[in-house]
Amino acid sequence: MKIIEGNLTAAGQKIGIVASRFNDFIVGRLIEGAQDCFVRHGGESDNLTLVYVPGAFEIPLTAQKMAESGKYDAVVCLGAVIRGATPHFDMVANESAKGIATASLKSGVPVTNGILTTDSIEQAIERAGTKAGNKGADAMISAIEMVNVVKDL
Ligand code: INI
Repeated sequence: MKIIEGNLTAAGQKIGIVASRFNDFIVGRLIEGAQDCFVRHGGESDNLTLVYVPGAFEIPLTAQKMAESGKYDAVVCLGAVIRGATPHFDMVANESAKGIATASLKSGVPVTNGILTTDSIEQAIERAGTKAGNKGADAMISAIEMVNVVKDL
């Protein structure tokens, strides 16, 4: 059986990051986690480009434009939608997730989802570099792996 699987080496990769300003206290930690992950897997910080947008709802369009630009091997989306503070939680959470999937499929470029959707600020903090890891780092490692998988398909 022939098996194709991507390694976790980021050397030479160019990655775009789209991050929302909304809930910046949380999203800032996701950005740090993503950057740290990229560098620890052999990437160069200069090969990262960070674009800020107002909120998670604006992430898909930006991610799609970056993915279609031909400048990036992958795009990592970072944000935090917190139910407690968000009357239209479901709309923002669903539209951003759907839009990210569409951006990836339309562009043919890996676009990974590092948008936290939690019931409370406490749960968001847990997933932004404390006891439940860092979803920014998770989204970056998925992007690194997908770039290497797609190269071999
Ligand atoms: N955007 C977020 O990224 N997280 C949230 O929790 C949130 N809340 O609470 O509403 C949020 N709203 C803004 C939204 O993403 C858009 O920026 C806004 O609706 C303008 O289009």
